[in-house]
Amino acid sequence: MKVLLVATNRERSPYPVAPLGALCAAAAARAAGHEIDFLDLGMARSPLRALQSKLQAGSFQAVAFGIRNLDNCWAFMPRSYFQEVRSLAETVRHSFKGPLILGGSGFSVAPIGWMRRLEADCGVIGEGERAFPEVLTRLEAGRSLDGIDGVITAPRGDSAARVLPTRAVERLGDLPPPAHDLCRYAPYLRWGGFVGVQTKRGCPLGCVYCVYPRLEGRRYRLRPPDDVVREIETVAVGSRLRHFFFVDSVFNDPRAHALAVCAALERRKLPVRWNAFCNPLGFDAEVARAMAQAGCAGVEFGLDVATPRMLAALGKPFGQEEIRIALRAARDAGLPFAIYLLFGGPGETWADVRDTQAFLDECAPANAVFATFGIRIYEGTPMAGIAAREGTLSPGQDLFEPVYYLSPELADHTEEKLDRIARRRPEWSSPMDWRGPVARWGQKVTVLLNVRPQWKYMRGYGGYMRRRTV
Ligand code: B12
Ligand code: SF4
Repeated sequence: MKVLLVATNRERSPYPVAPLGALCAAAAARAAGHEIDFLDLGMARSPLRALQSKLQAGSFQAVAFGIRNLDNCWAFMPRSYFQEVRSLAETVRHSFKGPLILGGSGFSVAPIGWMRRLEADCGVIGEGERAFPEVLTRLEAGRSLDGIDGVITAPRGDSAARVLPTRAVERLGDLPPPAHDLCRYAPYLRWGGFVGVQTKRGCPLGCVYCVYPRLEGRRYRLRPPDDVVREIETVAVGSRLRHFFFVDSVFNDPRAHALAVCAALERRKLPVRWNAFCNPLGFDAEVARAMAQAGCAGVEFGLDVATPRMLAALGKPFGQEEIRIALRAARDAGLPFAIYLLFGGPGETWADVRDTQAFLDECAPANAVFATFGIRIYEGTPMAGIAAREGTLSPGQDLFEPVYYLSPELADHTEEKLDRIARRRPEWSSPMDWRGPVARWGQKVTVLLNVRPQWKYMRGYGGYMRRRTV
């Protein structure tokens, strides 16, 4: 079947992100014998015109949208991407009579909401490699789409009951590598982006607000380390692409797998640098050293909170001692690191925020600390249950429109108060900084100078940036 696969994401903050998920879906569809024409709108000047001319030029039998983001998850500066995608869907509907298929993480966090609003023919929830080719094969043969797991077919998304849960691909090693050849990476890297690579899928760790286990499954499925390295090598050799990002939910867990990937990378001695999301679970001196030796350029620690009470309230799988060990290990291995904090969880108080700062002072100096607040509530997470019990959500509320959880004590003058605390440390930034022009201008300069990670020198210029923002 001849398919136009459109990567719809055009967000540029914190930098443009290449459409890895859509490239995975494309690779699987190609391997099943379908013909894929890939249209990446990420860097397109005029997305609607680009889509129109593709539709006019090709004789497609189906159009598929890769929807990476639904909204930006920021309570303090909310942005929805729905209207952008809706305009694209209207353009398709205007000149194309065949089926419209939706997929991607932004779709999968609220699939019924998307189906209702776009009146798409079908949607693939979660992992796309198995379901997408099957949908195309059946459409080509004129067969019904009923009964494919993870595929929503209800005409207007009226019935959730017709969706069978997505069955995870057991052996990731059996999947074709993402179709990196279809992506023009150069502009992404020029604007501070990376080539994304996965070393595994899934997260069994169960933080109360997190939707990742629903997207990727609750069990780790590991890729053979040599496959990971081969994928990087294939992209890097013969190109000038040198910056990679391990897009795993948590790169360093399971620890043995992270060490095996690092060892495989070190053995191959590729001229590449990479970044990764980590958490303190099992992140010790050995892991930090192995990452540094394997070319890691920066670690992003998603701590979210750091007081014992809040670590328990959010169901974080680590405690203060692990945080201390992890941050010191990163420092000792010479790994630049940033910390991401998300305040406002159940029962959180301003004392917790101040204690978090004092505790982090004791650990090891971060290059940057990004403090935000307000937790995006996702369907089917324990957080949705907590919010419903407390009356923040009404029964069956549609979470396509984001709702944010914020503890009562933090609800008053949150931005100003958080900013006052953030200003006490040069490496901390708060939403107020990101509203102002100085931080955004600083970000542009770091991109132009190709500083990687972008936050590497934040501790150095943060104090100055803040004085300018007042
Ligand atoms: C890594 C990551 C980042 C990194 C990216 C690093 C990089 N260089 O690539 C950074 C930190 C930069 C980032 C930023 C943001 N992110 Co982010 N990110 C992720 C994360 C952890 C992994 C994404 C990924 O690459 N996965 C690997 C690929 C292979 O999986 P996938 O994209 O889901 O694709 C599969 C399926 O979805 C499906 N599929 C994909 N496309 C298609 C297309 C079709 C047609 C079909 C049928 C199927 C299909 O098949 C694929 C293979 O199985 C996810 C959470 C998660 N675990 O999914 C959040 C996630 C995607 N991010 C999210 C968000 C919101 C953002 C930001 C807007 C946050 C912000 N305010 O800054 C920005 C946007 C940046 C941008 N320019 O777009 C949300 C999106 C949900 C939503 N509410 O919209 C997620 C789900 C996390 C969350 N908060 O819930 N992110
Ligand atoms: S926040 Fe991280 S560790 Fe916790 S469940 Fe989500 S992906 Fe796993």
